[in-house]
Amino acid sequence: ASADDWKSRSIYQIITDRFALSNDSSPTCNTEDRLYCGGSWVGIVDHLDYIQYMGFDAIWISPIVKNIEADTAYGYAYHGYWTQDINALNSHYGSEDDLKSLATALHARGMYLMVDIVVNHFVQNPSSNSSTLPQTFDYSALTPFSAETDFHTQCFISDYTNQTNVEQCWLGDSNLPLMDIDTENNTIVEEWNSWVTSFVETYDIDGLRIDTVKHIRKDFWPDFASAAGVFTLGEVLSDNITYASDYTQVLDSVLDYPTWYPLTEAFNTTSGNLSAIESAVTQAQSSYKNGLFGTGSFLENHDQPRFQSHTTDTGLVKNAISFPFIHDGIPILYQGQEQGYTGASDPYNREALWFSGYEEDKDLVTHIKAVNTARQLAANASSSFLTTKMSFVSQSDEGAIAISKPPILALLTNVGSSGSASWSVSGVYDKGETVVDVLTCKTYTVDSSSGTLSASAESGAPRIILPTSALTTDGTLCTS
Ligand code: ABC
Ligand code: CA
Repeated sequence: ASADDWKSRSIYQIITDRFALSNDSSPTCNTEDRLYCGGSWVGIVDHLDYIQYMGFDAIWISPIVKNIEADTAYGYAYHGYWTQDINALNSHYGSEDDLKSLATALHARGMYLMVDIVVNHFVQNPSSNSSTLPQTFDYSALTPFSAETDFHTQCFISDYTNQTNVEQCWLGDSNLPLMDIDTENNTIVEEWNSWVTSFVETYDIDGLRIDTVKHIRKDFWPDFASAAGVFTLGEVLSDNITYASDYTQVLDSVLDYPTWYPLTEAFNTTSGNLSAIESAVTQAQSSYKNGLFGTGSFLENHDQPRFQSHTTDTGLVKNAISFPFIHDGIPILYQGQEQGYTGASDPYNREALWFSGYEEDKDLVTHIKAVNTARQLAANASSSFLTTKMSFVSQSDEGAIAISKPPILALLTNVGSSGSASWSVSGVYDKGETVVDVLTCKTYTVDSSSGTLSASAESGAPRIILPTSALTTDGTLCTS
């Protein structure tokens, strides 16, 4: 599927090892132990109803290729980012047929499959744990880059302001170096390009989440992306919009990390800075290749402390969770967020989902289903919704922001569950029009002479407004 095909999608992010088991047992899974816990591709197939119930029509799964089997200084490769062989699958997650069945099952439901891939490095336990470089490795255990000369000369990244250092030195540390592939070598580049063509085809993949994009020179990416032939979403871990925007020129788009920083900071306390969100969004809209359209918008992922490790205030949580769904990009929700998981930094943020019982009858699950559905209804009601930039309607209440992306209006606040906030928005809806907050199904009438919509928060919760004309009559949302 192309970048265009992905624009209306909504993605559920899965760490395969931690999402679902092949049967309904529930073995222990202590995140701290960094062990494989048993999640599998079959487990994902068995829980597609759960994902679809919440309104997602795509999944992003953690890397699928064969990883190093050893116990390392940072445990086992349960997350899948420690590639050993790009031509074999990680058998911990199941068989080749299981993976193909997952793609088939998704496609039968009209859902897309996005697979995470790592191009920057391979991993092998160092032969001796020495801090003197270069360390020694059994290169012959790697496929297809199995010679020392297939890798950059060993040095650890030491200066993030020096792009050559970022690209050609190694991530990781002496306990577990991430062996940096020599992507300046043309033979290697060609090998990667032909690999990705057949990889996408073999597993019927609809899109790629590409790891560590900023650690490979920019001009590597256009040929690689065109060889892939599907949507490419790059991970560029940076809070800097200018820095990230360069990568939107070489791939379809990037994960919107630059907005994630102010988003988290705005809502993780009642004193957060709401206007920083507006500055980041506005700047990204004008510097990224396609603005924020097609970028990956998220509140959580497997690398960052979960939002609820900062605060569990339900008002704040619901506001923060709503934001990616009214963003111009593609909303991405990391597994466990809907169940209220609170794990902090890696590895604590990778809790097994089976402990939640995949409960659908939960406040946050209902909330996520509602915002996902609202976005879908908005796209159905207005053909320009997906190409209309979100804009900020200034508010006199300091703890309130209003984001308009017609026909949706998001009324957000960071006053928290014991605070009070109110919004006043003119000129977005017609005078006298009836609109509804899809989270509570409360209706409002826009003032017939001033055209102003006035609303106030209940327990610090957001209000996600749609005109009643955008609702369908099939009982999907706020109709019965
Ligand atoms: C393991 C252990 C961890 C341990 C760590 C040292 O080693 O599990 O507990 O702390 C995989 C696994 C991880 C594993 C790593 C390393 O491999 O998932 O569990 O950690 O062995 C991607 C993936 C990520 C994956 C890898 C490696 C890459 O999403 O899951 O990790 O394949 C860098 C990369 C980024 C990468 C990230 C983990 O490391 O750029 O692609 N993510 C600065 C740098 C960033 C850097 C970041 C963290 O530090 O600029 O480039 O990310 O090291 C902001 C700045 C940012 C700054 C942050 C900290 O502050 O704007 O630039 O980021 O203000
Ligand atoms: Ca590199």
